[in-house]
Amino acid sequence: MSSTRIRELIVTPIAFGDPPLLNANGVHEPLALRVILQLVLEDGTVGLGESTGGTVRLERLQAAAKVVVGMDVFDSTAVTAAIDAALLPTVPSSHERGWTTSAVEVACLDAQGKLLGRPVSDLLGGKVRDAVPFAAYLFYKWAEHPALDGRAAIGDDWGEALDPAGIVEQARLMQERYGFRSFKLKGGVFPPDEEIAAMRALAKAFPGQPLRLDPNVAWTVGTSKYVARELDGVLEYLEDPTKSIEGMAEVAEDSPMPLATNMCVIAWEHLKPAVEHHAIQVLLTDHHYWGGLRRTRELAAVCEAFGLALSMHSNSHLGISLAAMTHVAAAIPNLDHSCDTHYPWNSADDVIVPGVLELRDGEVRVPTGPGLGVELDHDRLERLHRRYVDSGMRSRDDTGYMRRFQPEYELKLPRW
Ligand code: GKR
Ligand code: MG
Repeated sequence: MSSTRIRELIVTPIAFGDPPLLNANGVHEPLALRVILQLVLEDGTVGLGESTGGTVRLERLQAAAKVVVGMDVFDSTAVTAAIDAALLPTVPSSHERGWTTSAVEVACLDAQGKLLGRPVSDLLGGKVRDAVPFAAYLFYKWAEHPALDGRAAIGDDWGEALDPAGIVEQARLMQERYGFRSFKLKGGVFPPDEEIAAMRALAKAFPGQPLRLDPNVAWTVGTSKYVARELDGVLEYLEDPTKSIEGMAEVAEDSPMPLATNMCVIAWEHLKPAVEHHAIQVLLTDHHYWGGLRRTRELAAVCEAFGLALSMHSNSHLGISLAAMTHVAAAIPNLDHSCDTHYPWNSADDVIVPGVLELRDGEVRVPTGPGLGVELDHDRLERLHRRYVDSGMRSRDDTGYMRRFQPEYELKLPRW
């Protein structure tokens, strides 16, 4: 048996700490779910991957684990095709299948890099930058997770941010701790005029530094147009103000700033209508659902062809994902904006051995070790898996959690 064949794919669900961050759906729960992959080859080499958690996606990764055994790790196109074919009968959405194939592709690339003694960025064609810029991801937030069902309150060292002054203070802390030079606010939480005031306060506090606002489709077309007019000269781009390619196209007609998305263009079949309708000017790529790192590199070329600028989307994540994001962003020449990352909110619970990934001066240096260049901390993995098992939490529910404190809260999109 060739040593580059896959012996086993170990799929481990984990839960890690998350602060009470507010968004258009409610509020983050005290734990966030993720899945860690270890792709073990016949020679003992292990490739790492990381994906979003929750029972549905976990079960698909477990199904993928059955398909890949015996395949050659350098045949990652065939590995992806085999998983895709296995999921197709029960998972018709290519976007949904992409979540599974992507995580396994990253693990294949990590293993390939380890076998060759080369970083993943080399396998993607080589890096065009030594460090990747990231934006501070600002959230309205409560000071703590309130006490609940006998559980004590859970505080953090970020404090409360519920108004413009709180957001500016959070941005200052982000800059002090990590040196960020651009800022994104997660909006869709308060009435638009309050969020406009927060963006103006940020512009005043950080003159000349790029700013973005993302309400996750909490606004109608009319409200989106109003906010865009009010924030003319303040934002580098406005992200997902309203739903659908058609809605975004209407807003784009007279928007003074570019529109960006990680919501209405999330699969290959969305690109053609988005381009035809001039719905977006910036695409936030995300290797976790665009089919992996190589496909993200290809996506960047498509965006270049159609004059779309590129940025990068993030969800709550840990270091294996950050390493993968950094390698692919380093290998994309036309990365036009700093990438998003939730890492500062979750890094205290990371599963990797510290030291390689560091957010400094608003950047992460591209790891130079073989593969992704990060090492799994097995004790941590075990602890976070235990936490997952003990928590009983099996899916993300920002709305349900919000209702525990505000029973009258309703999910309404658009809300304004
Ligand atoms: O973590 O609350 C959050 C974000 O709203 C996340 O769920 C989004 O996927 O960050 C994301 C975005 O840019 O839309
Ligand atoms: Mg977004």
